[in-house]
Amino acid sequence: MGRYTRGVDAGGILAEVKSLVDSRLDELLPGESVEPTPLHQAMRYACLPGGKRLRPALCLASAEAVGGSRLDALDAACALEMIHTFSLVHDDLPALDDDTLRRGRPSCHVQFGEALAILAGDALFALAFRTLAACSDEAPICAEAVLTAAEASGSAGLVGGEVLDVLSEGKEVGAEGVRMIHERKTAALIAASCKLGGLLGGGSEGQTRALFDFGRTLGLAFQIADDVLNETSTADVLGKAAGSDRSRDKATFPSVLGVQQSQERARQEVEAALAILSSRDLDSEKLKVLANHCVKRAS
Ligand code: GRG
Repeated sequence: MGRYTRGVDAGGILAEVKSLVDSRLDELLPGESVEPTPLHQAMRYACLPGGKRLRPALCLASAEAVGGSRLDALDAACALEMIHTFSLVHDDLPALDDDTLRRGRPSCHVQFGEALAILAGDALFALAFRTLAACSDEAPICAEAVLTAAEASGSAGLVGGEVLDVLSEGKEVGAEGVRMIHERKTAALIAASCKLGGLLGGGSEGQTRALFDFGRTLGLAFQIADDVLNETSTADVLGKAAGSDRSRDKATFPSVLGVQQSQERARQEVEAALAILSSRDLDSEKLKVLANHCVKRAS
């Protein structure tokens, strides 16, 4: 399997990645008839058919950007998607955002109950690390992949960002405070996705570092766009709650800068992200298209 066969429009790239990633996830996830069946049903419900598959798309495009193939990075891309999906399942729980709609259908805990949603998330997280531990034939690369995903997930990444997010409700944290939340809650995993693509694609240390920095900057832009969509779009279009940030008095870019300035800031971050790639001679049409899509998307 070589280059993308469809054009380099974002829809085509994401559709092709989705088909690759969904079929590999289908193999990696335990079957619905494997005991304990309710657990495996909940894990599969959360992951399949899934969402946009943006993190896998960035991971696979990063592998290609350093001259590797998509297949080199496919298992890592699936593991990143499991971590992302796990974080959404837990984020939707009543103790956190208490959201009942996700990816256009009932959230995992609405469908399976809270206990199974918590445990399905836990099992997805474990399966992600099991997958990363075997994502390459080279043990040091597997170790680096595990380390990268652990750093992106823990107190300096998703968990830390989620804690700051919860603690910020109803408080004035300013643009800098919101940036700190977004860098952990969202940008850390996007940065890890780009870095792992570079690593598994055989990139140099300098290239994987540049891809990490690109992903971190792009991740901020992505979350600003997410904040704007929460403010301006509808649940029908997004397939998840809309207007919920405002009703929970969350710390978001629109709450600090307003919608228009937030959109402008998101565009600036995308430009900054692409400049990081150019400065390292890593110009990749697919990464560019995906980066622009992050702030132009409708959902
Ligand atoms: C990772 C150990 C561990 C715990 C998780 C709950 C939690 C801690 C973190 C939540 C982080 C979170 C929900 C961040 C929001 C990121 C975000 C913008 C999600 C939406 O991403 P999309 O639009 O979703 O790519 P789809 O559904 O398309 O995949």
